[in-house]
Amino acid sequence: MRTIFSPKHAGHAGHLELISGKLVSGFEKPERAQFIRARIDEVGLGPVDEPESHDLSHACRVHRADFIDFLPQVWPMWEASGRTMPTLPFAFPTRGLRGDKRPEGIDALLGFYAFDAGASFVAGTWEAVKSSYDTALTAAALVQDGARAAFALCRPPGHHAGTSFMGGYCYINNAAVACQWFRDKGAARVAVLDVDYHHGNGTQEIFYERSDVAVFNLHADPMVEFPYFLGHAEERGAGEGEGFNHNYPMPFGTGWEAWSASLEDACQKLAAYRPDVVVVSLGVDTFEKDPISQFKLKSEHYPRIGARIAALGLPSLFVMEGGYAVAEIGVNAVGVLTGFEEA
Ligand code: SP5
Ligand code: ZN
Repeated sequence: MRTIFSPKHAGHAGHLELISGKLVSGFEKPERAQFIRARIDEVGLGPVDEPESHDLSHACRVHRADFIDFLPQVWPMWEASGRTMPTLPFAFPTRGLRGDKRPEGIDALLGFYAFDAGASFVAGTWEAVKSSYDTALTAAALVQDGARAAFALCRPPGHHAGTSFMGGYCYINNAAVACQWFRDKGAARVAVLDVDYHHGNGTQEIFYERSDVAVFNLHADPMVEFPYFLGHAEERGAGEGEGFNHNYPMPFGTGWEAWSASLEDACQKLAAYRPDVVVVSLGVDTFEKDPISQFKLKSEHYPRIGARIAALGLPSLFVMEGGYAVAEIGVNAVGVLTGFEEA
């Protein structure tokens, strides 16, 4: 399997995160991608190439254009207002406030286009976000051109980013962009299989009223886990999309037995949908030693995830999402891919 990977991810470093009442350096850090990159060579997964640059029109197929226009402006606006520290939003247009009237000034706009404080910018963030987007599209093209599978080693991740908001370490929804790109290239139906520990709220929101992209999401119960405000089992899609969104919320402490039963159910429904391609939002924060998560998967389970996905017999694009146990992230993420290849 070929991997697409950009060294430009490394510029997104030293950004901040609010966690347990403290402002700390982000868990979503460059070492994550570097460990995965190193593991690819260790196991000989296949060649690793840099992405080709794509214009942002593909992003605007799933995101609002004013949101995509804003992202490269964040750092210049922040600097122009005299700040040099990482950005953080602090006011959000929640219930009772106007989410439809775009305010002025960087402080207002950071909150307007975010649902949490988890998408901080530093000087190199936009270039990393753009390279992550390019990575997803370049890897998608490999699958479109006939590869059985490809790995988009995206950083930063994307599945929490919605039509017009960032958050949860995500800026552009790389997996959603790829789904739409496959549709625009002629795929009749596309399925997303999101195995990240957190609910992919952005992906769900983007495709919620559509039947041409079915979304299957396995995650910690949002009653008790981030992103808290979406991801319940009763969210089944709306309008044209009714019945095409599938959530599998699971309790803290979930291990392989229960998790793999959800995977099996999702895979059976996904197969019945008969998509032309599956886009896997590949998070490995389900790992027992993940520092911010509460599931109990072990390293030996990740190849079995890959094998089950391979059994779908579909062209497959793997898009990297979360996973924060840095020392093991390479073994676990690449374990899914070798499990797929060997199946
Ligand atoms: C892509 C992705 O995996 N994003 C995850 C963003 C999670 N941000 C909120 C984390 C809250 C963790 N709270 C647990 C406290 C640990 N002691
Ligand atoms: Zn996650």
